[in-house]
Amino acid sequence: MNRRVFVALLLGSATGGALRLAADTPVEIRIGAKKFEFHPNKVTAKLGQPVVLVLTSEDRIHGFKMTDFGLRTDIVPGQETRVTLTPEKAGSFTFFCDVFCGDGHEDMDGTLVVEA
Ligand SMILES: [Cu+2]
Repeated sequence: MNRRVFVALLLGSATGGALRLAADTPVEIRIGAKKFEFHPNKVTAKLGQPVVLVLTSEDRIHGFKMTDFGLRTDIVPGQETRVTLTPEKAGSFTFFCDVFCGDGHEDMDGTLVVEA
């Protein structure tokens, strides 16, 4: 192998690795919860791009449930709850609070938009 080809191969694998790393590095999306809303209540992710949802609560225990991705967790005040997912389908998916938190609890929901 001549030297020029060798260097080109090295460069090729280095940039390929960096691109792969960027695609696999989870994107952090922070979502706050309080009576009776998530904020933001609409977040966006890319198809196949790993996402870490960082969930916090400002007042009391809330729930976070996203049926389409089989996810649910409590959101406890004073701590960050991290949920990882990799969207394998595009579309709009609803998440909602599943811990009764008072009048208005039924309206506590939001949307994850997965762009193709
Ligand atoms: Cu609730």
